[in-house]
Amino acid sequence: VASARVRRNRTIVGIIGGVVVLAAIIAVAVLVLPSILPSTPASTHTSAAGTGTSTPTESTPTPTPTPTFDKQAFSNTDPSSDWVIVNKQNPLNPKNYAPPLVPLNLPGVKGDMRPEAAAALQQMFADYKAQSGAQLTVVSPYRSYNTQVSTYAGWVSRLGQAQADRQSARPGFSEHQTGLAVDIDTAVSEAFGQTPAGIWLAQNSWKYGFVVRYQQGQEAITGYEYEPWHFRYVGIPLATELKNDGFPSLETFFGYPAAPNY
Ligand code: DAL
Ligand code: ZN
Repeated sequence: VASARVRRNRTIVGIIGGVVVLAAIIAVAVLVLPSILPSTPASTHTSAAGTGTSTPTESTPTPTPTPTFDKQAFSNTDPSSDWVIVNKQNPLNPKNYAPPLVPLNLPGVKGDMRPEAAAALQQMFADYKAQSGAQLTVVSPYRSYNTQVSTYAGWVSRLGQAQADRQSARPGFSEHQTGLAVDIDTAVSEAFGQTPAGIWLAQNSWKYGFVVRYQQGQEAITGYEYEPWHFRYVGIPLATELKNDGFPSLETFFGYPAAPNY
């Protein structure tokens, strides 16, 4: 009888012990984990994504700008501003705007860009060469209004207007006309994004002030298909901010409406 009582007592102690351990695990899960795990902050930011066709989901938290970043520091409308937004709803003003330019000082490259963008591009190319041994190529830097007339017309005759409008800007609506945009490397195709150069540029171009302007899945906002070769100079502070906070487009960051169409 005595040993049966001891066994029963041990069983009771075992059950109580198990319950205590279980309660401790639940308490840790409820009280401690939420403060350790990263939370998705409630956004006060008016996202252009809200006006587009894509809906933010749990897996793509709405990016939030660093509170100390001054979004008003430079103009989004002056075509001579490094922060100018040019898209199908925001042409250059005036439409035939021509920026100050310098010739690119790169081997085998003919073409111009704004001075600050040219200097940044040259440094980026030099660093890529030093790190990889390979030379990046410029396909198309600054294009004037008149050059864009023939560039766009060429795409329309090749693809028809509807498809051309998904990848080529109409004259007066191209970032290339600001002198701040450049198409890099010979493979002007989506596959460029998966090449060593495309991957390196996507990961490192922000350090030089460039952004991949037309990112994958952003056509409803930017108006253009994924263009892993098209880099837009915005300066290092803004490029860093966009990179750190995960903003996929200038429109989203500055709260501009989506610009899928003219
Ligand atoms: N390919 C870009 C959208 C341009 O033509 O400016
Ligand atoms: Zn381009």
